[in-house]
Amino acid sequence: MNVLLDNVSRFVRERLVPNEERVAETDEIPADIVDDMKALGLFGLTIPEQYGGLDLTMEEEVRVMFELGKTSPAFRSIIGTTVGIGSQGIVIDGTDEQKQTWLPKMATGEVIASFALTEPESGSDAASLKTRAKRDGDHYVINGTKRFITNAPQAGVFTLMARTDPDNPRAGGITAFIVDAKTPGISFGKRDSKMGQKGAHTCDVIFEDCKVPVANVIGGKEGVGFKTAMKVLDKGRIHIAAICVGVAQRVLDDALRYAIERKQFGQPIAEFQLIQAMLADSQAELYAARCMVVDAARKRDAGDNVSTEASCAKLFASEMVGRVADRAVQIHGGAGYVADYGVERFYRDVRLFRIYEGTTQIQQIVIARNMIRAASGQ
Ligand code: COS
Repeated sequence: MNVLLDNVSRFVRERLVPNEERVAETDEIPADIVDDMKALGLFGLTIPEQYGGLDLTMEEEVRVMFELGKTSPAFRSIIGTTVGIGSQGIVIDGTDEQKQTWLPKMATGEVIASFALTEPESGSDAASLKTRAKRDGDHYVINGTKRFITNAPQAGVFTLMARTDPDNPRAGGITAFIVDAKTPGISFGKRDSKMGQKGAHTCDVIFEDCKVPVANVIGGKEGVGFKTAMKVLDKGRIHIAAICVGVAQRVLDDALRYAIERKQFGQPIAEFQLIQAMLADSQAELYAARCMVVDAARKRDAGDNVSTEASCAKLFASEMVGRVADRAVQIHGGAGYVADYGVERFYRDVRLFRIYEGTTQIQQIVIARNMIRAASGQ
């Protein structure tokens, strides 16, 4: 594990950080960097060993994300859906045959996996999704549109949530499918133009009479796809919280270095207590988030239900990195607002963490509901 952490840390420093600006300008991650990520095994971090992956525990995964977070989040994004939400439905609930078919290709990075839950009219209220999967002999016919789907333009396979029971408008009517991206009837919208995270691509995925074999129902069971999605998101939220910790560390390191180098009133601005307050608050919050993430990861590894801990960690860490990035801009002053120093890019990049894989408000709802349920003995 330490060898992997050292390798990732060196890769971030030597390969990724020097390419941050290039990725931001071109909105593309160079193919040779993606090849290096494959060679490092980054696409297979969470795939079980028997399918060719590194089979990291959650705790090991978050420690890798603490390192990978120390650069532009777009680099994490290209492996993120395959390591996380795109593959984990199959890892957690898939049949042996489904695992055998898909996981080895994901582990090598040959196939990029993507997670298709959100729709134009179904975001936070995921259980209201309308994409329809209608049984027709040994196939389902899928119709509907998925929105903001990360890595959709590069995806080889989708974990798709669709409604198989039109009479059940909520969670129980939803089934999870594995959909080969080459299936006829799939088309893609234009790439979304985003506030930040250039190099990470999202777009609509449109399904028109797309025929998917019955054998591709995850776990072979209808009506439990929403639960699969929620289990995947419990894990995904810890992963995102870990990335927030990594990015916050990077941004704070940059701000500290700048504060020590930058002189005003005849001394480094780091000597001023108002700057020190910003540095110290950031350090304390970062430490708190790191502890939460490690604790949530350990509890998941121990087999506990971590719905509450995952949401707490995601909520706190994503809000924390927003504050740390904001203070980093402030410490940089005018230099924080211009592009040359990179800090304004991180400020825009981290804004997404409070939104995707469940907004801060959804995390609050999950936490409070779990508290109320536990208190009323349910
Ligand atoms: N693990 C396993 N099962 C879960 C679960 C979890 N973490 N969370 C919910 N479920 C189950 C519930 O137990 C319930 O099952 P039963 O009907 O058998 O009791 C079912 O799923 C429906 O749950 P619930 O009634 O809580 O669903 P709601 O529609 O009220 O909504 C929220 C739940 C709001 C939490 C959900 O829609 C959500 O997370 N929304 C945000 C979606 C999101 O993160 N989108 C990002 C897109 S991916 S980048």
